[in-house]
Amino acid sequence: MHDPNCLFCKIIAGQIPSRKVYEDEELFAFHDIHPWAPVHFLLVPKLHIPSMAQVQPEHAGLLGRMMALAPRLALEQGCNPYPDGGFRVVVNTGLEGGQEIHHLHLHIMGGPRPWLKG
Ligand code: DGP
Repeated sequence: MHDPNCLFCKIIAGQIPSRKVYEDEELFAFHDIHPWAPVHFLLVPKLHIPSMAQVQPEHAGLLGRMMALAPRLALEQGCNPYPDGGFRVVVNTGLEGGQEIHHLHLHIMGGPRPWLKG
């Protein structure tokens, strides 16, 4: 399902340009326009699910595949390997959860933080 008024649906469809990280039949990933970390990209389902609050039991496989893909893409994008490296996954949900774009997305953030090394 595609929502013609949704910014991320437009990015997935190529109607708005983005720096693509990954694409398959059901998932799309692209760099965040306002990165909070040296590596910061968004992983989204092509299916328009407005937020985590609308996730249904039939979406469990899709969400599982997103979580399973995240570590591979994080490494490919320059996050260092676990355990000294790593990354953070954030899913903002709703106004009070800090969500601005109402198309479910994982923020995947990481990358070198030299000040953490002793
Ligand atoms: P959230 O607050 O969780 O809904 O985060 C939405 C993120 O989407 C935010 O970090 C900035 C990013 N973003 C917003 N508009 C665009 C855009 O047009 N292109 C890209 N690449 N990212 C965008």
